[in-house]
Amino acid sequence: MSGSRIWGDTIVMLRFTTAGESHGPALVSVLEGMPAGLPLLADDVNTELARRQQGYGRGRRMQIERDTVEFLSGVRAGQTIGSPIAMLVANRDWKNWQDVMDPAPREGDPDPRRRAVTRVRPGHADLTGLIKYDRDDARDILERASARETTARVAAGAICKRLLSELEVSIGSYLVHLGGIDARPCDVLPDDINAVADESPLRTLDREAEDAMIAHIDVIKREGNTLGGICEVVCRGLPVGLGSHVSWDRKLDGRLASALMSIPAVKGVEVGIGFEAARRTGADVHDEIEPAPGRTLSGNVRRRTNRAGGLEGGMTTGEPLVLRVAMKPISTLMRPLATVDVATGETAAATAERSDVTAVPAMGVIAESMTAFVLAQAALEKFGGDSLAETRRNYDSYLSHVADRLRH
Ligand code: EPS
Repeated sequence: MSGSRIWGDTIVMLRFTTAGESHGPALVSVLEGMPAGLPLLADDVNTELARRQQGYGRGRRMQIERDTVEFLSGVRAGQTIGSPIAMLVANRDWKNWQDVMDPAPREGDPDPRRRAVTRVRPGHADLTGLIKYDRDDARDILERASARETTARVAAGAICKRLLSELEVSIGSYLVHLGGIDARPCDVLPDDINAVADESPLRTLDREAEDAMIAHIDVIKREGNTLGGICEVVCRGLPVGLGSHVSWDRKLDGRLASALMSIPAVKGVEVGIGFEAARRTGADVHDEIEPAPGRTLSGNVRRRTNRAGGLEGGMTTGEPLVLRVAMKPISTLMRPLATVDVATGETAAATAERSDVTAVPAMGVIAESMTAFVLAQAALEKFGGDSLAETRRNYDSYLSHVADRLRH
């Protein structure tokens, strides 16, 4: 249990933290608890960072940044070595903001610096953060309460995905709703969801809906407004029994919901059919079980349906994990909403900073990353291992035990 940490009352083997302001010099991500011996290249992370930068409806900032990671520690000769993995992603836009963000005092301080924000945006952390942290310039809040921070999450999530891939677990996502427009539900999802979704500028699998969504984004952009939406995350290859029913803070659905709700602008998470389950009777909700010899991951059974989304009692069932994540519209509107100028106490129009019309396609990639982190954490809790080989041995031993269950 060396390197373990307490979360709630639970011992956790894996944790990560991020640092960095949106227009500061760089973003930093530190992931601690990865076993040694995991093959890892900067490109494994860079591929995921590039996926997060895609998406129709993003603003000019995404044309400035080309996110790539530098490993500062924890990786040697293309493999993890068991120590904390520190990663740095430089902000290219920093050169345009040095005077605004300079950590050192400058002439003129403490007068407001260039680009001070006092006309706080409704729906953003600006006002609440400014009062709580006793600041005069909301830039001290918004620079951190920025979607830019999610770059560092995706960096950590990419490594978690890399670990999960060694256990034959895959995670994909796609957009199912944008600003009032539903994508048609898929009868059968592609084997490689991301390979198909990443071809779409909105990461949706419904090309007809995509056209309508793009047209809608263009209209909303002209109106100076913004849009939210919903992404579905699907994770395949998970064995039965990650998470636990025994205590509130070990239930995997709770831990996943917490991680996903922490993504900026996310307002709701559903597992399986989610809120719809409350409207149906039990017979139309619960997934009937039947024998399925050879279906090792779920213990030689299958569910006839997967309305539970792969979780029962806070544990994985061996069926695909299905999560839906809802994001509200971005709170920076180019046609600003009414607010109070905290410098004068007068009514004013909120600050209209350069921003995105929507970032829902990127949110799907971030949701994959947060899901990967929670699942990697749960896998390491269950199987342990200071080296990848040890984790894999423990996993194989568990799988061979599960393969022997319910064999009649
Ligand atoms: C953001 C505003 C925009 C977005 C940014 C999040 O940046 P800027 O203020 O520089 O125009 O592009 O998202 C990112 C930089 C990113 O990497 O996702 C905001 O206000 O939260």
